[in-house]
Amino acid sequence: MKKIGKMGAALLLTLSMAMLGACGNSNDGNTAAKNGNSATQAPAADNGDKTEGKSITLGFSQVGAESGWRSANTKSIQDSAKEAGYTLKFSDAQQKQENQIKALRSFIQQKVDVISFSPVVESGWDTVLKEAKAAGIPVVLTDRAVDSKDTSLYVTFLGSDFVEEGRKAGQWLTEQYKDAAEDVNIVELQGTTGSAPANDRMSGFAEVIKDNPHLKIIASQTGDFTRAKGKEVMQAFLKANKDIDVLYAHNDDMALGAIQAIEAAGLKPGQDIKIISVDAVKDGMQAASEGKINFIVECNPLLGSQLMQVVKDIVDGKAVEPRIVTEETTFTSEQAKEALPSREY
Ligand code: GYE
Repeated sequence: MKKIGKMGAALLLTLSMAMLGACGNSNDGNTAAKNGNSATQAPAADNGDKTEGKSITLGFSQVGAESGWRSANTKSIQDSAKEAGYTLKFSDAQQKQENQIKALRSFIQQKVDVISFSPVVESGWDTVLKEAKAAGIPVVLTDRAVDSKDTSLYVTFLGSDFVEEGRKAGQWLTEQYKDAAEDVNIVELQGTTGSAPANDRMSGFAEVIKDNPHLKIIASQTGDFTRAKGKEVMQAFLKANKDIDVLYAHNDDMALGAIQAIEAAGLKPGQDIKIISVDAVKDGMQAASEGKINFIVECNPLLGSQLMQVVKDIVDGKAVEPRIVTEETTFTSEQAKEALPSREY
């Protein structure tokens, strides 16, 4: 600050306030930055503030590397931390809660300034979060929520509205089959059991389709958000059920695995079996543009830039909104074809 003079300081303040405003308004789901971590969109305040930023140490515990979404999310966080000049202590939990708890404890021991993590499942965090609180280290949830009753255990939750994503999937399906005279047999590939996106995408979808009694979920099982499991479980679904009309996959990777199983069974994905998925990563969008996935609900992984801003605000003692929702859209096959060339992740 000292070096930049009065004009610079005023500009910096204006930019920080604009950024804070963006976060503050995002509770309505309309303003949070989409594609938020691209270098060009990073606030100038961060660039001008590197000397100060360098003293910030952020401990981040990632879920794993289970999907294309996760890889894009990891890259966004690493790139944005670098851009902001923070020291990032990054830990990959390989989809195991015990590894995340260990990582959080190690961040506490190392006395990082802020801890952030994407909780693999929703429950079982109170003890370690209390330890962080007792050590005076603020915690930011990104991407996935926890079910702790005591919301003072974390400062904010930055991420998507997964229930809404499930609803969007259900709304598309309801519209497609609004005139159905017969039962529509749906199979569901759930995300990681107990995770916020699996719980919420399941409930949002169920809430919407229940209005049409012909829309029937005949099988629902976890594919752990991976291609390999998606393929394996779809194979089992196909074996056990002769007449599957629709697949609802909680992410693109499981849908892509399932497509392999459907093709191996001599069926046409997108035609013989309609497919809905969530994420809209490049591979998913590619399959959609080829007509193999019929509808994708977007889930934006580029949370890095917003996270770094929130961390800075916390360190600076500024107020932070308790819930920051990312803005997202949906894609039909046609729309996927159009959007694919400029897709960032
Ligand atoms: O949809 C899936 C990933 O938590 C939103 O996790 C995230 C989900 C995403 O493995 O692909």
